[in-house]
Amino acid sequence: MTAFTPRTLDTLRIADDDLRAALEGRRHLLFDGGMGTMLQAAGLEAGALPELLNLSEPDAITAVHAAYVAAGSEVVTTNTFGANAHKLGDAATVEEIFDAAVRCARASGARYVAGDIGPLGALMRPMGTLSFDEAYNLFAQQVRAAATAGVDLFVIETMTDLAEIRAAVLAAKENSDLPIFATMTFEEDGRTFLGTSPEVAAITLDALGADVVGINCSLGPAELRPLAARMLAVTEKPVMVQANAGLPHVEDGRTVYDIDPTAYAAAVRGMVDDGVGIIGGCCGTNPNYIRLLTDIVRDRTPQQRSMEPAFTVTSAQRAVVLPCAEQRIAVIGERINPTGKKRLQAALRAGDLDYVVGQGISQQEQGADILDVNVGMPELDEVVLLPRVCEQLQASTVLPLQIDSTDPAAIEAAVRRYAGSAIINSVNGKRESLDTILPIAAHYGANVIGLTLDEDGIPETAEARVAIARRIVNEAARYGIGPERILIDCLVMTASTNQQQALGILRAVSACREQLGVKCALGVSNISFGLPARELMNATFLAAAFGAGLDAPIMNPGSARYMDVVRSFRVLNAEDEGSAAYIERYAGWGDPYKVPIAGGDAAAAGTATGGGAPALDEGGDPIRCLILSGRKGEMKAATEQLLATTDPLELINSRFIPALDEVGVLFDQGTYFLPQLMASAEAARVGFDTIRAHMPAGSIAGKGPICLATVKGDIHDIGKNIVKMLLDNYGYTVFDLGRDVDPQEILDTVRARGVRLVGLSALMTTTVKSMEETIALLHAEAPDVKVLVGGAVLTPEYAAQIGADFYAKDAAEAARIAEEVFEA
Ligand code: B1M
Repeated sequence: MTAFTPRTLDTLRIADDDLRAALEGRRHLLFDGGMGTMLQAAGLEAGALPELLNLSEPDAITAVHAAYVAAGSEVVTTNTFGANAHKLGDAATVEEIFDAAVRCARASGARYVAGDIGPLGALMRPMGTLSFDEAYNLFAQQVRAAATAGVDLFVIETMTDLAEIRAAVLAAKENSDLPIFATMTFEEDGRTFLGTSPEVAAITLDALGADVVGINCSLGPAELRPLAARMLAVTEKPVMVQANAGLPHVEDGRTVYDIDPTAYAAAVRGMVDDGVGIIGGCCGTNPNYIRLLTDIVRDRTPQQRSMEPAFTVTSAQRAVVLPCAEQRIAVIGERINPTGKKRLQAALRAGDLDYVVGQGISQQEQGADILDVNVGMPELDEVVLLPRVCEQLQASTVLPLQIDSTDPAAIEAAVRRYAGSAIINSVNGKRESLDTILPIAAHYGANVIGLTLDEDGIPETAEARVAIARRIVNEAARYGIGPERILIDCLVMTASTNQQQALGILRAVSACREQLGVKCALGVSNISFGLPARELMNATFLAAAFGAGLDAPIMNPGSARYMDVVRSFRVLNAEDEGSAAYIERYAGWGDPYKVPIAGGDAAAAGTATGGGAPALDEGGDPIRCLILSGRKGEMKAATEQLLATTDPLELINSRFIPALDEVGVLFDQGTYFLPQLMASAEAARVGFDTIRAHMPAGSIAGKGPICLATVKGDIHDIGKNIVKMLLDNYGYTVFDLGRDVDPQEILDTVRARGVRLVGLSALMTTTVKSMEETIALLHAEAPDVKVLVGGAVLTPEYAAQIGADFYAKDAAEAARIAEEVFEA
């Protein structure tokens, strides 16, 4: 049994009952105002290191504190904002500064002294160079110095980097037993300079163990009020605000602020009405401001708040919130896991983190809400690699991470350095797992996935799975981890061997949610193991699991099929307001299961589209549907119907050719195979025959002889046939030699028929060579003959390169070129 004791107010050294009441949200607390403003007013030259004034001008510093105490401040903040070893350098030691600063503060008669800790003045990795451990050590030194000097609490303030404030809070938590007040600084857009929102800050700092969370500096109280309200909605901890006296500007060489004490106090009153419990001032405020704040909190207790409990996981930029009272879905992307993924294994082995990060970025683009990160391979040092990969992912994606490892040391290394509140994957019902993983989750404020297995393995029945889940929940409670921080994974087994078990898993999901108040996760893909059409089975199971209450599927967001289920369920689950996301995604979507033609029966039609059928939209283009599905039977009627209203060439260009192009792409992708390609071509041929029969006879007869052929080795002739149809129609005498035509046969025809223009078609890269040979033969043996070439594989440049006289991109251009040749 572990000796771990969760950090609560009872484990802290709290100066007195009034401070405890403030920490419990039962009493207001009034801080002081700006130190810099006061030093300037006192005519003190702050210099590069105002903290040195604690040593050189202690009386002046004490006078500032005393002025605030006289104005009503209960807490004064030591003049130690930049008192860290990085900033102080050789000017003084951290210990000297804190010792002097606390003495100055105590001498003012203040009720409580807060040890002030500001940013280190260097950016942390990956933006800067400072590692987590370096930052932590700098803060830890300050914490120890402040505690030794006798502060009552810490105020960690003006932070803009969530990683940095986490390092500071951890340092305070691990090196002292004093209360921690942690505040960040937000810009006008409601985010810190590095993109953290008030919600993310409050959730993350609360979970990590800050006793008070809040906001200070940068804006005035009116601007900060809505940001504070956003914090109040997501944390039960007291919220603190120390606003600036508005914006600074320079008057007569002095910095002045644009909000006067009365307006300032009025705006702060609004925040207090909203529920802000702890107030004070920041830049530009002086005792006149603080004096008016005393009226606001006198004889008043903080507004009682109630917060909707929720499962919340954060990155530095994003919070995923799943309220306990309802089912909301979050997709956990499973692709960063080397098991069975050779490319990822190779990348991890080679230290190619760009590839790993690429996997994260694509999952984010595909719709994942959270990324699972597993780098477990026997030959790799996970304790080093897992935090590195998490750090890189945090630099390139905004998604919260789920840290996945069987090695508790690797989990701790990653969770400790993670900028946010992560999910740990996983704890299970085994005693050893409970005793090692839950303390880590509790200490770092992480959420956990609880697997329903124990020393006896994975139980068969739903009841036994729920029993293990219950044990996990009860054990977690001992560590101060509530059910709202737990995702139970009831562990999917294949339906192929035991269908009853599949049903049992779904029942277990419902029971865990209802009986234990937890959220549920599931890795869905195991369900189909050993069965064909696995994606079909997985997607069906996913929908069934959502129906049973699944909150967080662990899945590949790259599977369009799964994401279709997710997006559809979000509408049915009332979490896609106005179906906006669904409509944006699926407007114009072609349902692959729908029969395109009235009276058609997809099942009976013997379609060319098998498993990888493309989207065929009912009521859409019938020609496209018939070509893609390879149904020639209905083609004649469909083409005739369209010919009644559409020009034949327009019909070919706007419907037949795009459909054949689509077939080509599907073939290219390996979705279609040769039989489907042939069925599509056959359907198109019937359509072209129908069009040809409807084409009016050429108006001007006897325009000249043209020889057409698809070159040797190439049997594609649909395009060439269209060219022939048009040239016929224009009145030329066309000698069509067909496809796979030998160059000599073409030369013979030229000589025998007095041909002046030869048209060659080629559709494959491999057959352009025989086109070149044919051109060379014709130019050598029949120099007066012009050669026109076409075919999808050609470009004008390539045509010129192989010696052709003309290139035509389509049949109409071929006809124009013929005019040119014969008019010459
Ligand atoms: Co095949 N095929 N095919 N194929 N096939 C392509 C060309 C391909 C691009 C498909 C793909 O992989 N995406 C690919 C070639 C890859 C490459 O080399 N770059 C390919 C392949 C690989 C193959 C086989 C090797 C498959 C196999 O067996 N593994 C095999 C080849 C056999 C051979 O030739 N030795 C093969 C077979 C077939 C079918 C028999 C099944 C069938 C052809 C039936 C037939 O023609 N009777 C077929 C089809 C239908 C296609 C696609 C899907 C469609 C071709 C087509 O008819 N397009 C084609 C993919 C594609 O192109 N998107 C593909 C419509 C037609 C109107 O366009 O011919 O370009 P096109 O003609 C246009 C213009 O280019 C121009 O005007 C026309 C109308 O505007 N034009 C000219 C054409 N010739 C002109 C001549 C001119 C002037 C303009 O002046 C003389």
